[in-house]
Amino acid sequence: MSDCIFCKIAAGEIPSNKVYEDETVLAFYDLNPMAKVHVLIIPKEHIANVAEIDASNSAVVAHIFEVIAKIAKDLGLDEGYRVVSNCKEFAGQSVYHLHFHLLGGEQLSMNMC
Ligand code: DGP
Repeated sequence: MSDCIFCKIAAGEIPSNKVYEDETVLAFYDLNPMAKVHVLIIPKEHIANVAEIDASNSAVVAHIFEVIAKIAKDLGLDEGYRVVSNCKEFAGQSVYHLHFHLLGGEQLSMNMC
């Protein structure tokens, strides 16, 4: 999508601090980290959010979770981490391109909402 900031990051039109990249997935550090380690993992194809996942695009979502496990290992998040995806307004989604927050590197709050 031409006006989507994460599509532009995926296309290399906007720079990002990359952690991982392959043909279908990109991971990069969040601009406003909420934990010592805060990485965003996105599909390169535009999917608005979790509500838009269906049989036509779920393979990349499964792949994203494999990538998350690899990144967590590579970054040494052996003591644990959290994976979050905000979906729509009530959850505070600010960028409407599917992304998973990988948070770790310290003890995280138990507050889930
Ligand atoms: P959410 O609120 O769940 O939609 O999270 C969007 C996240 O994206 C937020 O934590 C800040 C991050 N973000 C927004 N714009 C940029 C950007 O241009 N670069 C990077 N690295 N992160 C961004």
